[in-house]
Amino acid sequence: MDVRKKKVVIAGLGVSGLWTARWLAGQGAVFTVSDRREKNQIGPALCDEIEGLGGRVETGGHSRSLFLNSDLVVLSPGVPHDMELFVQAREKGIPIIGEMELAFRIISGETRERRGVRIIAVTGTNGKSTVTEFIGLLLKKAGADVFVGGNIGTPLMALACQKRVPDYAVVEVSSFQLDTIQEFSPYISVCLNISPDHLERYDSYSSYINSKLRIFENQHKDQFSVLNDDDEVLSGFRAPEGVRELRYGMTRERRGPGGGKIKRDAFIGGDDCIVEIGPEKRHEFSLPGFSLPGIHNRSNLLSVVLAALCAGVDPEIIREGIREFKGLRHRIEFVGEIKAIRYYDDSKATNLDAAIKAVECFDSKIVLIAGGRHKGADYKPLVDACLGNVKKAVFIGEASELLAEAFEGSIPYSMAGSMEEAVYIASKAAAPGEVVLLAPACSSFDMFTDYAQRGTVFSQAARRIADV
Ligand code: UMA
Repeated sequence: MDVRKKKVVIAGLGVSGLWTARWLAGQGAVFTVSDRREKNQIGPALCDEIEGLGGRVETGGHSRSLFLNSDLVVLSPGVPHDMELFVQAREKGIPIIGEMELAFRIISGETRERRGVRIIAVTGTNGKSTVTEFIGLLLKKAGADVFVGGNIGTPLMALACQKRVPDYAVVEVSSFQLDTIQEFSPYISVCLNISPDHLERYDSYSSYINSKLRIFENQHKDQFSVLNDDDEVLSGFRAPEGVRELRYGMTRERRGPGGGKIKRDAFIGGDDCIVEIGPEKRHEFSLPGFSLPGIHNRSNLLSVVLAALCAGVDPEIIREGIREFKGLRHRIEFVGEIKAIRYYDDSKATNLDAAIKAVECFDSKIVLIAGGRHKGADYKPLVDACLGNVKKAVFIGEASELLAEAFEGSIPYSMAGSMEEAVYIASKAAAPGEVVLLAPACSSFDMFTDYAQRGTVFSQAARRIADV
């Protein structure tokens, strides 16, 4: 893409906007980064860096004249692509491109030497960060040069800025990033599951589903689609013609709509994760050495193994990786056992389905800490999941009242004004042998910078209980 001397506007000055600006500066573009926040909220250092790169910074809102007089607009994932301003820009014929799409075009074929980067893209409502890291680990163990990024933290534009050409880019892809793709066509696309999330941004659940399924949209012959066949939406979805489709599920086969059996390429059989791709390829991977808890992690493991095999990783290396991988921070992370009570941080459970999965992981009684910024979910399914083993809930943040309404009459609950207070209440409610679990089912932005900070505050508060 030739942007030399072109007037480019980047919408959103976060990490995606910053890397996009760095790339544009190197290309000789005339660029402005526009953000709705004020300069003091963004931080002067970030604004200074953009100016140091030769760009302009617009803060406190997106001005119409700036956008409508540009040659190209690049959207950060957090900026809704259907805002009126962008509708007008499109009507004027101004191209609008998402950060991930732009990065894809740069790394996938504009120069001869970059053609070698194979993209493995992972989406799904839950588990995508874990699966992204896990696939990255297996490829690295196999000796490949791997970039791991996307929604997990480092934008794909960071790779576009580098001279280095890795063998693989394993990228976590969010629905926001998929909303603005045009040609994005990964060598391997993985979709783990789809359940309601981000309903504050989508007009319906079906719009969110359509966005997630776009990960397969541009795939073609010689590429792979890896799908969770236990998922209600994905089991009925077909990858584009010619794409090698691989399905996994907890059982070897399932009944199809006509009553016939549909065989899975990877499944769980006894204590093994088994892959059967055609008669010639059968591999078994022993599960007892795999340390991540819960059925959902076994399901995610099947996707990891399939993706790694498609990328040519030796089964023996996959076996070693399964024993080594200890999961990510803030994903049902064991914080410690304090006064015989076990504390788990699942701050990454920012939606209903993830919180339900976390609750279902434990056999012992749980005191659940939930709440944060409401994302439009109906909390009734969480109450149903809690009926088995949650003895009490403690609610924090903006969603407290809605959670309390849902739990009323089913499970005892308390309200807390801070994470510290919530942990204190939970520690008093839990008995020895029981679990205190942070699984918020909400985003963190009402009280914290992000889910990681929320998890850290939880763990610190739990450790302080040891001194009380
Ligand atoms: N902004 C505007 N106008 C708007 C909306 C936002 O100017 O209308 C500004 C904000 O004021 C802010 C900037 O945009 O200054 C932030 O941009 P951004 O939200 O795109 O954030 P980045 O820092 O670029 O981070 C993004 C992803 N953020 C979102 O999708 C919201 C990060 O995922 C991702 O790690 C990063 O790119 C690298 O790819 C975060 C996330 O919460 C972790 N993702 C959601 C999720 O996982 O559920 C999708």
